[in-house]
Amino acid sequence: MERSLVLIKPDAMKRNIAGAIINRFEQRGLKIVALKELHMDGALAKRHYAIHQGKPFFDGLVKYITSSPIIAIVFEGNNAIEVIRKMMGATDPAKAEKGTIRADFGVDIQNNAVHGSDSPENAAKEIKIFFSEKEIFNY
Ligand code: IDP
Ligand code: MG
Repeated sequence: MERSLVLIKPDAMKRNIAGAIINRFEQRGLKIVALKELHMDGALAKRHYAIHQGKPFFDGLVKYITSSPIIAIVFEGNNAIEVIRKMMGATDPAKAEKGTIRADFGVDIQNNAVHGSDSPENAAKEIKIFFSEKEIFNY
């Protein structure tokens, strides 16, 4: 079993479509093993997106991800990281394959509804940013 961190991002929260997105992952057989709503501050945003520091979109990304509460979820399942990335689609909703979450729910390259870890290394790092061990359930 593999675990991945998913964030329901501010544009999705503001449009009340968090449940619709979470439903897709659950229907695919991914299990929620941790979940919380939180409002990220600048420090947390910079830590989560550290890899993008220095890029032209970084400041806008920090402003965006801290613009409303988000929902952080740890999903568990077979090959969860790759399955979730495929379900999300390309970063830019305009380029995302039909039927993917970003194609169906994303607005533009920044307001793209959802985050999902891109590798086992990053999943482990990202899960630790948002959850303590006792907040993650085995069942
Ligand atoms: P990913 O979310 O598909 O892994 P990344 O390249 O890791 O994409 O970028 C992280 C997030 O930064 C994106 O999901 C999006 O919200 C934002 N972002 C990425 N590229 C751009 C851009 O060119 N302009 C504005 N925002 C961007
Ligand atoms: Mg990424």
